[in-house]
Amino acid sequence: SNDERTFIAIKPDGVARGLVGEIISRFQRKGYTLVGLKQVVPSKDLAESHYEEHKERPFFSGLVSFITSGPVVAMVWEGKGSIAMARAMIGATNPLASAPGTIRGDFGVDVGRNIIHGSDSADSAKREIALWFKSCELLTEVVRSSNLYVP
Ligand code: YYY
Ligand code: MG
Repeated sequence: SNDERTFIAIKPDGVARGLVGEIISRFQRKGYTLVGLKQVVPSKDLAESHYEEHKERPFFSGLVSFITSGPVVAMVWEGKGSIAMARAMIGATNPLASAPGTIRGDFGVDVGRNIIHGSDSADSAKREIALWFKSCELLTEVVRSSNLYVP
């Protein structure tokens, strides 16, 4: 459906390397609508909840300290097929295995510094959007339909 939403976060390495504009531009050019956007240094609690599926993995504590090490740009993008398409645009978890043309494939080489997060399913998207955003921080149908330009 047209209102499918996914959660995307530009990690501290992506922000520090000046990739925010490039990444936002890619999702806009694809035809998706930005319905939520903020920059935040995540708390340890937020980071641990976000990555809770990985809490038993050996990389978990390093992952949490990395994601809390600086500003993250958290976003909600909306549009047809946005969850799976964002994952395709992001590329494989290990940037060395990501095809050129994907965000990780174009900009990274290190799995621990892989620039961006994207929800991996409808359930994850719903959970992650609710974890990072209050509903009043997201645009609604009413607000967007009052814009002069609606794609
Ligand atoms: O969804 P995605 O980000 O592509 O990968 P996940 O398997 O969910 O892992 C989350 C996060 O953990 C990944 O983006 C980097 C980090 N990580 C790691 O540091 N080392 C690994 N072997 C696997 C994942
Ligand atoms: Mg994941």
